Amino acid sequence: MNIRVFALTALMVCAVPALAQEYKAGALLIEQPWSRELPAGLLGGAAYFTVHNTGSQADELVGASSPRAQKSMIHVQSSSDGLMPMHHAPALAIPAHGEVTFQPGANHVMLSGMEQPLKAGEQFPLTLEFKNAGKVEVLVKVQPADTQASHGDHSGHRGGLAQP
Ligand SMILES: [Cu+2]
Repeated sequence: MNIRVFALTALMVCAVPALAQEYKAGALLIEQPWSRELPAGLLGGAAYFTVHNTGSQADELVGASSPRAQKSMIHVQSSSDGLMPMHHAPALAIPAHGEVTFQPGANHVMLSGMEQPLKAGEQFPLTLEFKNAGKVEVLVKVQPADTQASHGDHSGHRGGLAQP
C-alpha cells in the first residue's frame, strides 16, 4: 500500500461517525437521544438525552414534538426512586455552563398517542424547542427493553398515556 492510499484509508476510518450522536443548537449540545422499547400494546414511551449548555446564558426547554407521537410533553420526576409521580412541566431550565440529563426515573420527554409501539432498533425524529437556542431536530434511537432498567418506568403512567 503506498502512502497516499494509506492516508486515504486512515481518513475514511476517522470519518466514520462516532457512535455518540450529538446535535447542536446555539450554545446547546444535545447528546445521544434514546428511548426504550416498552411492552407491546403500550402506545407511548419516553425520550431521553443530555443537554449541555456551553454558553454563559441560561436556556429553557420549552417544548417537544415528534411525528411518531400525537403528544410529546416535558415530564419531570423529582425523586429517583420512582415513587414520586412524574408530572408535566411547561418548561425546564438548562443552566448556563450546566447540563441536564433526561433519563429513566427522572426528566424525560413523554410520548403518547402512537399508532405503533416503539420497537428496538428503530429511530424516530424528535424536535426539541429551546427558548433561546430555538428548535433542533434529533434522531431518537430505540434501545431494547432491558436497557438501564430502572424503577422509574412508565408502568404507573398508563392513565396519563390514555388521556387525549
Ligand atoms: Cu412521563
